[in-house]
Amino acid sequence: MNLFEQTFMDFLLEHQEKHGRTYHFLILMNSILNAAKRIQHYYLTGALKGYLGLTGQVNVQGENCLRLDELANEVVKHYILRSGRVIQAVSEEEKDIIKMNPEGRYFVYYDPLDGSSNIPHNLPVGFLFGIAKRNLEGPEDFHLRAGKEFIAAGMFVIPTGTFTIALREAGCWRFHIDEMMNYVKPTRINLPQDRSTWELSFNVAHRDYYRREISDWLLKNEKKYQFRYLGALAADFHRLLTNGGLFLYPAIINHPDSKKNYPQGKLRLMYEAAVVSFMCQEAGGSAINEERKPILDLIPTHHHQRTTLFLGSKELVEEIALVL
Ligand code: AHM
Ligand code: MG
Repeated sequence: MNLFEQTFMDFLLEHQEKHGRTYHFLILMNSILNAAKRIQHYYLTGALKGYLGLTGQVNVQGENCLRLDELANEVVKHYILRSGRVIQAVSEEEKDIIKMNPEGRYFVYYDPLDGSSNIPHNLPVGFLFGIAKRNLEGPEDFHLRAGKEFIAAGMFVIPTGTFTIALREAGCWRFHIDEMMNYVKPTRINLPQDRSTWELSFNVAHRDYYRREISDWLLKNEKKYQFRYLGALAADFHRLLTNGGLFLYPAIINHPDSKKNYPQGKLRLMYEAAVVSFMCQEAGGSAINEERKPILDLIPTHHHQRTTLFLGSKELVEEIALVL
């Protein structure tokens, strides 16, 4: 017997109609899904066709660019531009804000391929995005949006084929790709309360270079939990959403190689930290920076701004906040 699972687009249509909303968001989301599927295709065929290597260029973050980083960026830009619904976009891969349709309704902040160091190994990477709405009353003032202004934020784990999206005040939902390349079978995600599955996730190589209070907290608490780290925020956060626990990327301040210090944190606020924090909040969790400020309250002063991040189960975020 055929089993027809509900697709993401059906799910979203139902959601928009239930709340008396327009179809513009559906059109934008359709373009984002198309982009994700195309990136998925490039990734799956990349090793054979030979485009999982370096381009020889350095991106705006000063990192070596992989061919797939560039391809993914072009793909996302193409599809969201074609949707006609985007006024401006910010991409991790582009220095400037990307101007699109002046009549567009949404701002899109995206990291087309997060966790690039996994690419040469065909291990999971992510495509992360946050969406905010333009000012619909009066002229648009083009200010940079805080995460709490997002109407939706989501991530695709590639090539695993999962898609997780949070809709403002409507929860966090996970979909799986099917044989027709449709994302299907919505499952609501709530972080588990039971600590037995909770995990800690951070780059252990940096632990001695965090602020003392953080290294000490880790020493004292780490034995209580499992430890997992995949090196791609999307993949690490994917586990965390189901198992609970804490992901942390604190400031790196005492590294003997000064180039490896990240006094503001490594992750980017608008298209990495705010995206996962929005999703985490809709799943019942929370996220703060090293100054104990909620990530979703931070108003960016620059579109490539970095931040420190403590993300996950509310109780654990509150526990570490006590020493920050
Ligand atoms: P990227 O967007 O350049 O790939 O960098 C972001 C990634 C995150 O996915 C991940 O959580 C982090 O950087 C890993 O950094 P590190 O190698 O320092 O552990
Ligand atoms: Mg990234």
